[in-house]
Amino acid sequence: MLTYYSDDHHLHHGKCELIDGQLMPCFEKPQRADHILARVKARQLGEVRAPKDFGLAPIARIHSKAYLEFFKGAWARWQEQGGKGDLLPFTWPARTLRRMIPNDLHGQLGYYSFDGGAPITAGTWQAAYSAAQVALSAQQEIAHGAHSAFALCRPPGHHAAGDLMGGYCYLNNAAIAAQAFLDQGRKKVAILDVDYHHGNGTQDIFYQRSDVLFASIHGDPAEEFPFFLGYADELGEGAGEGYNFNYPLPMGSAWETWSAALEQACQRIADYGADVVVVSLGVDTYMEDPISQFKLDSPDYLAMGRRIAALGLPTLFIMEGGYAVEAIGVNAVNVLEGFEGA
Ligand code: SP5
Ligand code: ZN
Repeated sequence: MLTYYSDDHHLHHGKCELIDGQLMPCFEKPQRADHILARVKARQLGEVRAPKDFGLAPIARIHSKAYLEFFKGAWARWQEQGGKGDLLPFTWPARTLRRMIPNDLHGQLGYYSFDGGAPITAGTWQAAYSAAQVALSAQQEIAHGAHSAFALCRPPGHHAAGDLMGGYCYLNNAAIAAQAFLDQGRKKVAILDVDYHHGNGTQDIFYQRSDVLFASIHGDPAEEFPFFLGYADELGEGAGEGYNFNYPLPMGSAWETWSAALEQACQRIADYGADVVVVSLGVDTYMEDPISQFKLDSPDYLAMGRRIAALGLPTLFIMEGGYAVEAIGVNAVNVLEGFEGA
């Protein structure tokens, strides 16, 4: 399987995030992608290629022009103000407040985000832009006939909505790739989100559409981030009704429980008659993950890949979360090797 990867991800390295009341070093750090790349090479998964540049147009199919302009220009504005640390929001238009777009940089940052987990640093735009190009390059590989491809994206994307960053995510790589398939003539795309956290951004982007089916297996949002989306009764709306499926699972779930949900999600995807599958591949379901509460073990990822392969569909893997850095390479590449029948 071909891997697409860009060194530009190193340009994004946030300093800290608020965890359990303490400012901690960001869990979403460059070594994550470095370890995955090392494992791809060690296992000789296939060639590793740098992305092509498809420009902004395919990104703008998912994200609003205003959001992209804000994100692209935010760091320069912060520098003009003499800003020192990372750009982090601290006020959001929650209930009782108006959804204004204020003039102030931090006001706008609050408007375009839903949590304080997505710092903007000097290189964040370039890193996120290149991650989207990585996703689009792997997508093109499949459009040209490959059965599978791996987009080693960093930063991740599945929490980002059309005009909202958060949860370590800025541009929704999986959504951008799914839309590219449709724009190139595919009719039905299924997105299978196996990250530990609900893919609230992806769900929101396609919630009223039937050309993308979204199925997500994740920690029950009643107990886990992102808390405010990802419940089982969210089935889609309007034309999208019946094309959204959430499988929230209890804290502590291990492979037996998790794989039963995967079975159901795969059944939905098969019934849908998808032309292609995009997998939002987070491996923060791992038992040693420092911020997550599932109990999958490394060999389980091989089984995960095998079950996805049994769908018999062209499959684009897009890297999302996973914070147990030492094991992230083994776990992510195990899914790919399981898929390939290794
Ligand atoms: C892409 C992705 O996986 N994003 C995840 C963002 C999660 N941010 C909230 C983390 C909350 C962690 N709480 C951990 C408590 C450990 N004691
Ligand atoms: Zn996650």
